[in-house]
Amino acid sequence: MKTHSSSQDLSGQWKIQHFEVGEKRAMDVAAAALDDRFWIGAEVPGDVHAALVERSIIDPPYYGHNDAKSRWIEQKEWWYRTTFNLVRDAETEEHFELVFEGLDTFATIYVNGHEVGKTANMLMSHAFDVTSLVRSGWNAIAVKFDPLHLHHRDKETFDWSSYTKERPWLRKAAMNFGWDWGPRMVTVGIWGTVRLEKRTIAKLENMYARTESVSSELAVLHVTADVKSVLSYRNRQKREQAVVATCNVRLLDRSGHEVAGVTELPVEGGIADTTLNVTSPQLWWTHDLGEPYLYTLEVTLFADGVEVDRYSEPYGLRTIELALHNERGEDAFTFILNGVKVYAKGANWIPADHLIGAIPNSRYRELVELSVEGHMNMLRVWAGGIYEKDVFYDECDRQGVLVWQDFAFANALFPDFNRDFMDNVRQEVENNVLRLRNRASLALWCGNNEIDWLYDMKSASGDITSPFYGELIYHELIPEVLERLDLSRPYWPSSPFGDSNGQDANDPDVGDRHNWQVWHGSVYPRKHGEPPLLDYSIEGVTFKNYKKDHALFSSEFGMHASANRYTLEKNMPAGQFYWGSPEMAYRNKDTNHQKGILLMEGYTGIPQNIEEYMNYSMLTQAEGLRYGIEHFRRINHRNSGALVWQLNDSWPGTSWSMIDYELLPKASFYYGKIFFHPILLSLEHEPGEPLTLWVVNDTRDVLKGELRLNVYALNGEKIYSSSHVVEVTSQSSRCIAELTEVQVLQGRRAEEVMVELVSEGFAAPSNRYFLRDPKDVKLPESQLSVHVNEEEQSVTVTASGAIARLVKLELPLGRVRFSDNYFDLLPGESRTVRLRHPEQTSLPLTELRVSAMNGREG
Ligand code: BMA
Repeated sequence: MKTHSSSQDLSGQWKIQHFEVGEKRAMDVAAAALDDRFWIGAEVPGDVHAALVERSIIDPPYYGHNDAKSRWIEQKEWWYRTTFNLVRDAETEEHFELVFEGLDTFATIYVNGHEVGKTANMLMSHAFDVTSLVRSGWNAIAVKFDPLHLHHRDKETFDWSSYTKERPWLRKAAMNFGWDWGPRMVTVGIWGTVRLEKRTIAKLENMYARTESVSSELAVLHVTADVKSVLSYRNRQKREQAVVATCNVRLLDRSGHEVAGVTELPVEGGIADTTLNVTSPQLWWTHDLGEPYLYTLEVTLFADGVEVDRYSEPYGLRTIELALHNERGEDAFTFILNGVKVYAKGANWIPADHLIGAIPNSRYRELVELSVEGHMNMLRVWAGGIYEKDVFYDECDRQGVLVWQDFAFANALFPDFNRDFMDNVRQEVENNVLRLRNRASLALWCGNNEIDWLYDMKSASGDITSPFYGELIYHELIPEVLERLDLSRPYWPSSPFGDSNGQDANDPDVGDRHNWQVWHGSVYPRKHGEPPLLDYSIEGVTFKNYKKDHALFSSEFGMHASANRYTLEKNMPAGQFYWGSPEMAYRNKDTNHQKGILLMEGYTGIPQNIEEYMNYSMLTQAEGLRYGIEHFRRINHRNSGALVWQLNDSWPGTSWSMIDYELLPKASFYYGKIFFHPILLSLEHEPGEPLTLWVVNDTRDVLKGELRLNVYALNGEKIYSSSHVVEVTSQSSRCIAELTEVQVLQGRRAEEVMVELVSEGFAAPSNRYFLRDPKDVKLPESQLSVHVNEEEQSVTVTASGAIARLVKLELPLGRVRFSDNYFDLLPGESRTVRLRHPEQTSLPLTELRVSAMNGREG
């Protein structure tokens, strides 16, 4: 008798074909014996676009305007088919479930020619009982996907649904329809893994492991699981005695030793329920506060003493809370991990590619690795994408990064008055909560992106006249589901959310805040109900506005920067790589292209060619984010988080991302190694005003040492230096000294110096500043000498003559990891940069290009 649950992976090569709607009878195409030899091979998980690119049936969609050429895909009916072999045991009652982790979107599923069900939601998994249909030997599965228009063409449209009118009724990644950083590419296909699960007698369901309390001596872990019989009614009746179900629950450390456990836990009323006490626990921490230690939690189900099912997953012991008040009783928005405050540093995550199903796992791993390398401890999975794949949370759990998880409702009204729609939403919410609630990394559930805030704005401006459709989802349905299924982490209804004294939901005094004064030019403060104002002027959009923002938590803010040269050249037709080309304009999906120009005009000056555009936009983004984040961190008595909009790109466009589509970081990422470092040395300064020197300490230790200020002329001569005693308590910031411009300039002009902050007696990265904006600083030519060490795969760059600004290293290759890039060098100063690639050991260093804004090699 087979006792273990077993699962057969049905992912891999399937076949696809398309038809016009109504061209074929479904039962003919679904027939088990259909001859599909001439269908097209397609990888599952994946999607139709990716399969057609793979076989050169469509042109690569990110090259030039090719995305528009593949629009015909969304008009067709698409079919997927596969076959598999099975051995059934005639002696045992076996139960079979066919599980799809992701179907995009309106699917009808057939097993051996029989229709087993339909689905209408890309954003959840779907399971079908196929016990009566699968047979020993050869079996066939077919899945039909309808074009979306069949499902929304008769539906009402709403007066608000950003970027497209059709999406409110469709539970599908919103960004598929185009966003302000990506083109419309409406995917279709099997985007998650597929498996056939076999069980006998009973199965485990809905495992829930919740850390109830932690201390250095003891962690209390509450574990529950539902136990469900898979015996048929008839067989259950035939048995003389009911099955006796018990569970063993074990927590194993990394070396496989059991640290807590219970055996023969009785299952009562279909529920196994126990509490484990773990003495001297190793807690799960974010990578910056400790080690993200993962145990293995194992639950084994026995029926009459025989093992029938088993759950085994990594598990991190930790508690997470969101404090809405601080110890002084003031409003706050602070994540508390294991009782310790976390200053959240990170960025917003969008789907890692437009073709979500075809993203290799390595891309998730590398993006999370880069986040950690950039000192980020939180990523926000933004509402316009998907609830991410398991691999994303695996990496965040493993690498110690917290996740702010939005529910997938972005920038639109949703038909919360429709029962079918709400049933669908309820299933989606429950499905994802059950899937993700055991994740150590998962810190917050958030109801939606910007809907409460923008509903107010758009109503006030008259763009919306209808009621707040969708409100019942974020304010009734989701909290009600969470109350039943997951009380172990906080819920926040929207981002941004929270208001006081008549302010709108983007109030800096309550809850989280999106700063779109910078870049989008939103005028603040704004009262609830007031028509929103935009200021498209240099002063309206400048990043200097960040200092006016005293938000409790900054969950979105940012500005555009160019993608790297390789990313642009690879994806644009020859002759289009120039500033102002139609192809460059096509990369930018934002509503008003003037915003980026205004930002640069006020800071670097308007670029005249593509080289200047790449440098100026990258420098503006890097310095702009630094300006904002250093400010937010200096006011950490009140502000508890800074999440940049946005971490990554889903296609090779121009956007707010810090890392471009080819996984090449922009200048801001390297700046982030300093501005997100747990110990930040920072200069607060405006032209003509005093220089105040700050140290921000996010660590759990007191910092003691000295802070040195060095001032250099542009030729590298040190003209001033001073030293200041530092003592900064844990998780706080402190103004260390204040000096006047006159004092440090020593008779020079402010345009002619660079200021450097260096730590002594404690480890923190040095930080460098110019006292005037780049457009006003006339840097002399600097010469760069470059020494390549092939063996070490490293490059040493030395500057001479003058300070070299924004020294950049470029290789015509994606995914290259430079240990440093886009930095400034003093004359005589050298920097050695190591290069790595996740798959290549030897990089084409002869093709390396090294330059600075004011200098080149030679
Ligand atoms: C916010 C985000 C996204 C958008 C970004 C830039 O609105 O939530 O919707 O892409 O700003 O405009």
